[in-house]
Amino acid sequence: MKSPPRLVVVANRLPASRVGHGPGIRWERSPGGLVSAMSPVLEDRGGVWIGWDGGAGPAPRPGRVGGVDLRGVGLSRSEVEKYYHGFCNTTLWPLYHDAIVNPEFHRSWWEPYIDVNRRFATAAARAYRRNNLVWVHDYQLQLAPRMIRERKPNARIGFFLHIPFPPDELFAWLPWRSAILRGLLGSDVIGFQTQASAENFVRVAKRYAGAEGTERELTIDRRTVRVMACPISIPAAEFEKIAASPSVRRKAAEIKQQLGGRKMLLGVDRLDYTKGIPLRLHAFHELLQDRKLSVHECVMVQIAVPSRESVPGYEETRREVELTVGRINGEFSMPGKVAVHYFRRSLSREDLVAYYLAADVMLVTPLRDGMNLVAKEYVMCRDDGTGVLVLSEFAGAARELRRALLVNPRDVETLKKTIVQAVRMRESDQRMRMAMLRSNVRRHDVHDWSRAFLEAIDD
Ligand code: GDG
Repeated sequence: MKSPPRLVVVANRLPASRVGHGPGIRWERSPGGLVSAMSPVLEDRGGVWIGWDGGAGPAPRPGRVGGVDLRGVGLSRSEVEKYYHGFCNTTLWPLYHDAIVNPEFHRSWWEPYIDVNRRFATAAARAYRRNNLVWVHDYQLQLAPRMIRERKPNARIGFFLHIPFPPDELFAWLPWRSAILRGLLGSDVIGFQTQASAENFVRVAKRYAGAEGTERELTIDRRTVRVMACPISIPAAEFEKIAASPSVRRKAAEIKQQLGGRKMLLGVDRLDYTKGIPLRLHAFHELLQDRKLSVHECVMVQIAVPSRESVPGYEETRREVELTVGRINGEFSMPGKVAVHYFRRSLSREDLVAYYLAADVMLVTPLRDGMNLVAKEYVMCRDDGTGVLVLSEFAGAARELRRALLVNPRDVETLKKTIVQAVRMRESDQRMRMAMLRSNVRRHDVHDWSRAFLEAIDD
């Protein structure tokens, strides 16, 4: 049998970081969604991963981890500022998330975005061998597909966007919209988390880049580009396995006991303004004030992983979250009964799963989210069939997880009612819903996602 083509993965970050010093320096696989999604396919097909190591300075020396060759791309201090903090996270990230905070447009950030994309494309072309598949990831590298195509005209290139693709009304703001679209259209296949994002893209590709065609297939420069919705998922079996492990179950029981056996409402997010953490806290605060819930019965736990702290909007969100947690606790905590536990740090995956197991209600209330893997992970860990997922309509995951309690997070009154409904839900209803949710995730896990996408490029 013919072996499947080798992969060239191009993503902003490398899947590993360097640990140790001097001659003892080595690469260690990083935790994280994209890494666990891509590792099995890479181990199976072999391949190379092109990415940045997160620091300022020259590219690190090539390395190898878990059967994957690592090729680092170096960024200067000024490129970290202008390309990464600037264009990626202060222009594109807010613009693509409904402009929840105002996107900034600085002409001095555009050239660095081009330069860095070109460096990734050059590295990809150098690693490329005949018949390889090239898979470019996410908003940081939207120019790379076309730049790779210029260097390797016959390469098969796929691009996947992990965040939403905005509607025309917002995308049109971007002074460099045509260049971005032409960059993306260098791909053979462009994948989005949802059908809505795919449709948004097709509309603007026709309007601003001269592409023609249908919702599924565009033509440009006499090439065809396939556009598809291909929702990402999680390694379902891996989460089930961690959730079943005796040490994790012990830890979950310990957490429950430490919280005094109260019903636990859980939030797990990067500390990002897109995730709707303050609104969720305000809703809980008002429920305590209205005496619809009490600290004798309920406790909220918010795990907030620090993120992009030097980018505008993040510090404000952190301040608002911390102020609100302080207010709620000042008003309602009792000895031995804290109202809100707030952890601003990242936990090990095992500890994270223990919290999923201990949580009676999972609150996933982003204002906008490409997919949201936390929602899927919670569901997959609930192997006893109980637990309630409250899920924002504006997360990509809401398209699949129809049996969650879906809510508009800006509608605080309905959010409050939904939280009460979740806390009071009968066990039979929980089980009925959870069974459907679990089968949604199991039927479409991360391996199905990567297979579907690679098959489309391979086609
Ligand atoms: C982007 C898109 C899309 C969280 N806290 C801890 C921890 N996590 C892990 C979760 C989950 C991941 O981080 C977060 O993934 P999300 O999907 O929820 O959100 P983003 O980081 O914004 O991801 C998103 C995703 O890309 C994939 O395409 O779904 O829409 O915004 O896996 O488990 N992991 C550990 N400790 C923590 O404290 N170990």
